[in-house]
Amino acid sequence: MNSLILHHYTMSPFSQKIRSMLGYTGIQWQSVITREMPPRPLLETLTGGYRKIPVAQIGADIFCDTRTIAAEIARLAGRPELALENCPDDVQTYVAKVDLKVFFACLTAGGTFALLRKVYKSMLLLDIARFIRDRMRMGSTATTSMVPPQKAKAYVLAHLADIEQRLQKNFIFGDAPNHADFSTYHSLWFVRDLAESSLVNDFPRTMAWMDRMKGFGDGDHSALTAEQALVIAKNATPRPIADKYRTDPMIGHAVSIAPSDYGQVPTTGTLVGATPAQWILARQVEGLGTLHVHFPRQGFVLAPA
Ligand SMILES: N[C@@H](CCC(=O)N[C@@H](CS)C(=O)NCC(=O)O)C(=O)O
Repeated sequence: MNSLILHHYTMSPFSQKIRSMLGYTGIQWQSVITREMPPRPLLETLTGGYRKIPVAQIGADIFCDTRTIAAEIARLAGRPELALENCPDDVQTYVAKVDLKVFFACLTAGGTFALLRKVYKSMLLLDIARFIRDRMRMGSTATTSMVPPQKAKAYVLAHLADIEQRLQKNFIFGDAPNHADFSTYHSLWFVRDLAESSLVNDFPRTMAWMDRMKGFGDGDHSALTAEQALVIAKNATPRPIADKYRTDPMIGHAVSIAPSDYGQVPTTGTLVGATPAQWILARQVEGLGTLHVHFPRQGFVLAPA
């Protein structure tokens, strides 16, 4: 059976969300390290355009966005509470905020010299320039309302006070973690552990919860090259889709699917599945055959191609 492959890079907070989930569940996985910005030609061969990180792969099934990746982990681990769609409405509303507005505020507030040092150590100067240009371009087409830079620190501190008050038990919504803990963790991991900012220090329950989350580790994994991941996709066939998910009127039609918030690069293919939470596109890829690319419905737009 094909195991889960994660295409990611070390300093990516959303990748950390998934690495921590993999650590928590104990699922073995394979790791493909990507660049910090496009072009990522081999990964683009699998996704058909989708440009955000992380992306997961199981054989010839490709999962874009941490929402579809988390649903896979939930299925593999038998832990339904890790899939966002299985969480109550209040948890889903909370996650929508922390995975977008809070995330960007944390990126802004977490700018420290320690972070700069790590970036300079791990990236070539030319790549840093490319990275900055790429993120400025991505920001210029974003449709989300961001917290202005001068208000980011206060916004993050208010978020931390809210978590501190929510943490009456070991995890944010109870005795065991659900999707929301991993969504909350990755932005604060960026602030506290990657950027080494002291912003979290005055929130003892949050610090202890972060240590519990960190204690899950990143799970048992082995390294794979992007070329090897392509061979795995080539030798696999996408898994079957249940008939009940093949009733949408757009099934069989050429469509394009893109994020609605930022990094809105579309993927085009034939719609072959529509579950309550996901759209599945079939793509014919030269040299690889048929791939199925999974997207969440939430935060994405589908249009006829
Ligand atoms: N909604 C996406 C957000 C993913 C995201 O924004 N990832 C960042 C990295 S942490 C990204 O893709 N940045 C642009 C890039 O790496 O090219 C998800 O949940 O996966």
